[in-house]
Amino acid sequence: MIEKVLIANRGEIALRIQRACRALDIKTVAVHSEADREAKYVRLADESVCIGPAPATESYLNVPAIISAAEVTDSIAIHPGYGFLAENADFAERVEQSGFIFIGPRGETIRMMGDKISAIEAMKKSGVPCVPGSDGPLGDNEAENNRLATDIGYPIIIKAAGGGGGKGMRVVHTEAALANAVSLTKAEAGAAFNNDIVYMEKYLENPRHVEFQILADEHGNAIHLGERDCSLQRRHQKVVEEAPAPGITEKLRNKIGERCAEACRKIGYRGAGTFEFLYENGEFYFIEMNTRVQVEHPVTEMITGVDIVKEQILIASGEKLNYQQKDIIIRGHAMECRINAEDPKTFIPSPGQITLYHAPGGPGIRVDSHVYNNYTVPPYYDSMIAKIIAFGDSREIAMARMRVALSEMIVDGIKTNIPLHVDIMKDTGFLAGGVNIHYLEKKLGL
Ligand code: MV4
Repeated sequence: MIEKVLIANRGEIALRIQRACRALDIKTVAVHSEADREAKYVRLADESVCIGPAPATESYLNVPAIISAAEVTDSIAIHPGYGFLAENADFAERVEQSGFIFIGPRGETIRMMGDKISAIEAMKKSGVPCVPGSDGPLGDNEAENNRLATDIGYPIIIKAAGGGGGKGMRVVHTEAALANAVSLTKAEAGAAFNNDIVYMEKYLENPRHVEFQILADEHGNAIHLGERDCSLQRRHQKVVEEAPAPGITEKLRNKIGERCAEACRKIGYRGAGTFEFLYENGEFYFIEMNTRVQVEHPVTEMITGVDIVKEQILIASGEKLNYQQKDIIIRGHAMECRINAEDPKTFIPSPGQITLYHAPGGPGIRVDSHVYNNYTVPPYYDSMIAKIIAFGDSREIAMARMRVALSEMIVDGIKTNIPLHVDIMKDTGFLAGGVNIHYLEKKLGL
């Protein structure tokens, strides 16, 4: 059993992981940068270790400092949260080589999913539907690439194998533009990811972003927890997420979810994971897999009752899954608004001191946040300061509760995107449900 967990992260997810540990009676070690010394979750932890100066490269990304902190505190396991080192295969391996449990998949699984080509190959083999594409790296034979694109049908998209999350992609509409697009994407990918391998897919013009949450243990059991719709985004930053995804039938959910679970069994996946799909004209197309807990995991927790972070820890302890697929019942609807310290119109970050903080509450409202009265939002990290999650029997009830929550929340002293969320929660297109990935950017006039 894991008696002590080192939390290799900061902010709301560090607090979220700490809460799961507490509920399991596991001791916690907070590691923090000099900028996060005063954070409340650091004080709430059983122990804390300063791992370096404010810049993330010198603290939250400082592998030797984190491993040393685990050693001096006699930690048993390390939870990476999301971002920072969460999907760094070398880190996962270093953790295990140093004798600690990495709360996440095996390093080789992280590496396989980090390479988008090998991820797609594994999923295709396991029966997960993928986007029609090159099924492998593009060579430098122009005629061959032209033929491939013609077979797939324009428009196509060139993607970096080492990319993901929106970096290293280029849409191509005509054969005349193809060769140049391939070499440009290769050059950018080489510079950004130190890997110039690219692949080709059919470009889906107006898809939704729908992702499936899965849990898998080391004993060959895997289940899905249904899907989330994360289509409302701006520049690849999700703004609002919800579960279930509007309009997805139980039959389709079970079909795609079971394909994901089966893929997990086939590849020996361990832990929590997310299968990202594009959804267009009633069809799912796998694009990437995330091998970590995600920011938006609470919406799935609300509609399933499963504590995803707790399950991550139990899986890492070697336990069998506490649930079979038949135990997972999706009930109601949940929506999450990401509250960021930023200008609601320009999106320019707005760090600084919160002079007055009041979190919303009431039936069906959950707030995941590490901030408090007089907390200073540091300028060094992501600008997300809170997540409001609203749950209800129906999407309409969840949204009505979200509107009340947004109207109650007070964050004085800094700018936040609360006014943007207020606007979204009364947008007629969004109210109807099922908007695509371009909807918010179009609404904002981008
Ligand atoms: C695509 C696509 C259309 N067709 N692939 C962007 C981030 C990366 N995870 C994959 N992305 C996309 N891949 C094909 N074949 C459109 C996007 C995309 C997108 C996807 C999900 C959420 C937001 C997005 C915003 C712009 C483009």
